[in-house]
Amino acid sequence: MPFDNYSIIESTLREGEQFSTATFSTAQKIEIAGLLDEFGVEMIEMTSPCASPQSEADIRAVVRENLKARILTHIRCNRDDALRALDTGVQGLDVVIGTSPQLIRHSHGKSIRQIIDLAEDVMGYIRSQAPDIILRFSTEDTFRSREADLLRVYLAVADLGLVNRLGVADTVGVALPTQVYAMVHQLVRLTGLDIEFHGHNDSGCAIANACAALEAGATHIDTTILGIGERNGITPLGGLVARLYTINRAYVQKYKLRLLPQLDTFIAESCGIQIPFSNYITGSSAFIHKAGIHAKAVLADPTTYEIINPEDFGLTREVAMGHRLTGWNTVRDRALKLGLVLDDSTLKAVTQTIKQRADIRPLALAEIDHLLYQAAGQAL
Ligand code: HCA
Ligand code: CU
Repeated sequence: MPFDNYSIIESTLREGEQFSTATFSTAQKIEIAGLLDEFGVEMIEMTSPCASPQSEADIRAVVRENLKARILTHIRCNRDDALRALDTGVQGLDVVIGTSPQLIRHSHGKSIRQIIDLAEDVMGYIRSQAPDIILRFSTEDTFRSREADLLRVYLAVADLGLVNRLGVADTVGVALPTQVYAMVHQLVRLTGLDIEFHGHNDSGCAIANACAALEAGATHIDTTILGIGERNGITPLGGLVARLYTINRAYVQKYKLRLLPQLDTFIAESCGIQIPFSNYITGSSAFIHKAGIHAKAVLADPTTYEIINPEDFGLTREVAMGHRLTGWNTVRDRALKLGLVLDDSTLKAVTQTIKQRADIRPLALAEIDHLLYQAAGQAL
């Protein structure tokens, strides 16, 4: 089964640092890495040591934490970057080079032939220096690259027998799930290597694309907490978890799901942003039921309108009551919680009062409770 055997490469400390408002201190990086490790992600990817002196020191600091998760760093395809990265003590190198006409023209100017020669040289060099390191080679902007170019590059690198993993990157968030499926499937079939998918969310497909990659046999998915990254980011950790959980909860059993709210909150606070109301699992309204028909069914059995159990994430559901769409079953449930036994006609009358008042403005729970106590007093 494609979902039984996958790993998360958590890139909040690399791709996430490329988010507009993200600048993590060393202490924050150590805390984020520690929390991610406790959550259970298999790998943590960090910014290249070549980015800045502090970036290099931070990799060393996180490596010193001796976490269960493997620590990787992300570098351009050249020997100098590789040497600096190896010196930090990381357990894996993620090497990337652009293959799309756009990146060839505006980023490095190399032909496909030159890219292959360089990749062969750099992969060979890394292996000679670090026989046991986990080595990944990825093409940047895979989905705007010519398929023939991609296959030449990937097959040449795979044939070296030096890399553990090939990476597929939807750098500009343009790919459709069917395209991701086809590309990953082809690479699995042709190379037999582990395949990683990295997907941006510019057109809203980052989670669906990650799922399609897994269905096609990908073994590794890149995520960041809340999906932060360049522009509007990549596959969010919580979104991937929600996607897989709803296929089968067993697929995310290996992670400590109750830590997700803390991870999302920590990143939102560090980046000075709010968790979006619509966020998977941790959005403020993710488990609020409102309309009377929904509320009635949820009170009877939450699974009627919930595919995710909030309790698995240490969260609670809420049935909103003080609005004009409310129903008398919700009001009865509240009365029972308050220990008030009211007959149906009294409950319906209170419900009508709530609706009339809510036509003017929403009611707080205390106001509803007051109405119920009043009705109980009158009924006594
Ligand atoms: C970028 C690089 C990258 C790399 C992905 C990878 C991308 O910042 O442009 O190494 O797999 O999206 O292509 O994040
Ligand atoms: Cu990216």
